[in-house]
Amino acid sequence: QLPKQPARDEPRRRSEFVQVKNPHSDTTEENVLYHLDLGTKTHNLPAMFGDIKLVCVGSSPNRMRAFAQFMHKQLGLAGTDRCAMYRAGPVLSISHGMGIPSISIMLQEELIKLLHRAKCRDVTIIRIGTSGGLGIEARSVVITDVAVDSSFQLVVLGDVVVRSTELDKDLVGELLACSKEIPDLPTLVGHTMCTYDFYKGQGRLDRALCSFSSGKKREYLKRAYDTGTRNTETESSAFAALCGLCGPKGESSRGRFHVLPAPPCSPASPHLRVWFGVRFRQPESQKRIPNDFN
Ligand code: R2B
Repeated sequence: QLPKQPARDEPRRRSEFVQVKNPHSDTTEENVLYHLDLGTKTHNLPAMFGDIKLVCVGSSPNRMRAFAQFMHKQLGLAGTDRCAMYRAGPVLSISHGMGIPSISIMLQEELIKLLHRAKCRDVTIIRIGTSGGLGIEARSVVITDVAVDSSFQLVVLGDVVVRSTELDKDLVGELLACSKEIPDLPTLVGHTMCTYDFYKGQGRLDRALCSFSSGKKREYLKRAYDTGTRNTETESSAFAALCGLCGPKGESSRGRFHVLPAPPCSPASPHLRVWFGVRFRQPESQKRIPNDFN
C-alpha cells in the first residue's frame, strides 16, 4: 500500500499562467535568477520566453544540450539561444544537477519564477532522467504516476511541511499511449522512489562505506517494489511537489509528469508529440549496473 498522499494545499485558481506562491513577489522590485544568469531588470523575460510551452529538465548538461539540439532540428528552427539553458523554439531544455537541493533551487526558485515573470501559458514541464529500475527490463522507460519517499517533507524556517507528489494522470495516460507507437521501447507506468542519496538511499552495495547486508538490501527493495515502485532516483519528489503547487493550468495540467530514463510524447500537443518521438538510447558504455532485488 502506498503511503496516503496529502491533499493538495489549497484549491488552485483556474489560471493558465504559471503561478508563484509568494506573497512578497509583487513587492519585490527585481527578481534575479542567479543560476540562470537572468533578471527582471536586465532582461525582457516575456519577450525572451513568453512563448515557451514545453520545459524539459534533466540532471546532465550534456543530455539537455543534446535534447535541445534534437528539438531544434525537429522543429526546423534557424537559430539557437543558449546560456545555462538551451532553447529550441517553444522548448526549453535545462539541466538541474543531481538531488533534491539542486533541482529545488533550479525549479522552484528560478525556473518557476522565470515562467511566471515571462507570462508563459499552458506550459508542460518534463523531467528526463536516468534511474535505477526495480524488477523491470533494463532500459525500460518508467512514466512516473507518483513520486514516493518515506514522506515528502520540507523544512521551511524550521517547520516541517508536507506536499503532494502526485503527477498528472491524463498526461501519464497520454504518454503511455504515445509509447505504444514506438517499437522496441518498453514503457510502463509506476511509482518512482525519490531518495536523498544515490548510494545508501537506494540500497547500493558498491560504496566506500557500507553497513548493511545484501539480504537487507534485497528485502528493502522488494518492499519498495511491493508498493508499486518501479524505479529509483533522487529528484522526483521535489519535481512533483513544485510542479503541483505552481502548475499553470487548473485541473488538467497542473501535475505534470516525469519520465525516466528516456523520453516519450503525447497526442495532445504538437510539442509533446515531437518530444515523444525522441528516443534517447543509453550507450552500452553508460549502462547502469542493475540494482535489483532478485
Ligand atoms: C539519477 O541519476 C543521477 C545519479 O547518477 C541522479 O540525477 C538521478 O536521480
